[in-house]
Amino acid sequence: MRLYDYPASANCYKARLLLALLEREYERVEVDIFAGETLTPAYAELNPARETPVLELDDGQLLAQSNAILWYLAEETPYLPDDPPGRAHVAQWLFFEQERVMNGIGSARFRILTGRNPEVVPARLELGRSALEMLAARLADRAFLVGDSCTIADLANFAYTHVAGDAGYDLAGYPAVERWLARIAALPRFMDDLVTYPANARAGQSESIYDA
Ligand SMILES: N[C@@H](CCC(=O)N[C@@H](CS)C(=O)NCC(=O)O)C(=O)O
Repeated sequence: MRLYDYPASANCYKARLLLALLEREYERVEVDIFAGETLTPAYAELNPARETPVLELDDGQLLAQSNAILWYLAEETPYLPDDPPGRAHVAQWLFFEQERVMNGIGSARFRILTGRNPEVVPARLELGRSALEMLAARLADRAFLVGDSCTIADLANFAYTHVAGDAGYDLAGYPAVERWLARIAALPRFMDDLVTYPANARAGQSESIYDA
């Protein structure tokens, strides 16, 4: 397996985290998205959306979308339930993550840290706040988002939520979310190798799909 990966992307970190938890071996191919490396014809063959992560399976099949990659890797492991309602609930929280956590917290954080599109930040922060409130409500009386143990629903939502402080959110105001983050960070083989955005991610200094 080969993971086309950007070290500062929490979408990519989701895949790296699950691979580590499952002790799966893979080849990591770092893609410098702000140096134009997703803009090449060769990268479009891997993913026409020109995004990371992409997982290339041993038989050459390509999988894009971080949460689809999580789903594939989690099949037949404790990170994905095998009962239909459980699987549907996991899907529910994966869509929630893309809709509110990534587009809210992740997007606001990216723009605050790189100085891009400051005009969209307030609306993204508001969306992220709604995500934190919904996560807090769900986690008020349960340890994990679905069922009794950690699933990919938790890992996907963890990725941008655990760095929400970078966007100015005070997680102390969401104690159930803080406890859940700590629970995930205490899993055996947990690791956090998410790096901060490099200098070339800043507005005006890069060549990427965000600069088109
Ligand atoms: N919905 C996609 C979003 C992926 C995404 O936005 N990837 C960003 C990094 S976080 C990217 O690769 N951007 C490419 C570029 O800017 O050239 C997923 O979950 O995988």
